Amino acid sequence: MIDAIAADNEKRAAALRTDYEALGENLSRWGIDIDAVKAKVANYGVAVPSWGVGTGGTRFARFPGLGEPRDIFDKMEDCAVIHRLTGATPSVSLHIPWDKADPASLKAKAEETGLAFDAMNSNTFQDQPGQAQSYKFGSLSHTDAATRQQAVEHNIECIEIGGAIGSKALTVWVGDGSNFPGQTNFTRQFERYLDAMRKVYAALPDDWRIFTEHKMYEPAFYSTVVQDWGTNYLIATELGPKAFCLVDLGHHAPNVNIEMIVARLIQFGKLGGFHFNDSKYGDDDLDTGSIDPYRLFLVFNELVDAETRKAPGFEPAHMLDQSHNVTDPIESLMVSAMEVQRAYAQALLVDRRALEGYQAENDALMASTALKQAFRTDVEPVLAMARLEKGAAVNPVATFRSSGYRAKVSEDRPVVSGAGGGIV
Ligand SMILES: [Mn+2]
Repeated sequence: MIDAIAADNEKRAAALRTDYEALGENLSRWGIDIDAVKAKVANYGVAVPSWGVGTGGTRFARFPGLGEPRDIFDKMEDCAVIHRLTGATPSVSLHIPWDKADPASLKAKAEETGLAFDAMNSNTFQDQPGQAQSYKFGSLSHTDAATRQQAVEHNIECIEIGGAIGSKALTVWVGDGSNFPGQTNFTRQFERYLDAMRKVYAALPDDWRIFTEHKMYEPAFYSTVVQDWGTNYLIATELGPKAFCLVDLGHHAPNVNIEMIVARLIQFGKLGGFHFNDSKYGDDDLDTGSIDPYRLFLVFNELVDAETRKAPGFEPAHMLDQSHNVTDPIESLMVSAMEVQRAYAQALLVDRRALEGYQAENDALMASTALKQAFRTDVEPVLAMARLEKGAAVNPVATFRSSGYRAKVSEDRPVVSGAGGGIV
């Protein structure tokens, strides 16, 4: 891979330098130092979900790709390729029990691949072989105490595994809810959920955070226990200072103003982080920025605003959470990581002092134009130069395709049957 990067970069470096210089000159006229923007982009990383490197699927079918990872160690190999090519994904987020393995082996693999471990993810939305209690009717909010206890213990086990490999956070998403009006008592169900989550919270080490993820619908189609950001905020407030809200971009109704939700959570110190993806209709788990890059930019506009004014307790975690059905997962994850960086870079270009002035003067047109001016700037040379300087690929997808990596791993990894999800 290192040879492929060097060969492809050599072909592209001269043109990139010309483009970077031209953009730098353009930005300097706005009073922006391109090298400062590049330094921030270079330091910006987004975690890759271990499940993202396998082909996903829908509830209709899964069409397996070539050379899919067989276990967490193969997944980490693929994640390392993504980071080597983009320089943008320094960590991987594990899902338990899918990625359960000896912690010492996981740590050794992390050292070998140069990756760190991001938040741990628990799984109480499906039954595992030999499991005593079923999650068919819920987990942390189940009517049966033994089922809730099993779900609590599983989350505590995730914390323990995470502690052994250097993770510092647990993300909890539950599929609990109901499919029919009247099926559950909303109040009792939420009380049971909170009671169970308090037990999980009590097991958190001092330097850990717990993230709860809201989702409007699915797999429960009438109601979900953690339905929306308001419920999520209640949970984080009820649990305590180590609890924060996680915003998955796909978990909202179409047209919801997600950037405003982000602003509210920042204002009240409860923004835990993100699961980046994109959607057209529901929780489509499409590639980040593939449908509505302007919305992604507007989210980052709020994040840069908070970063600039040093909002108290502002330390969001960033992770991709996508399901790849028709593309090579490595390529999709690379492009998505770069889209996140692109939105960040564009948001850094917003003239905040001017914007504040337009807002004070109620000049709606110029305020909107100030955002648009940043958004329509092609920051690709900034991103590509950051990659070149850290030894990553100027053009990660082209380099990946020329490296022959997928063909090589296909020889070792047999095609996995069409069963099984990959949808979270
Ligand atoms: Mn998610």
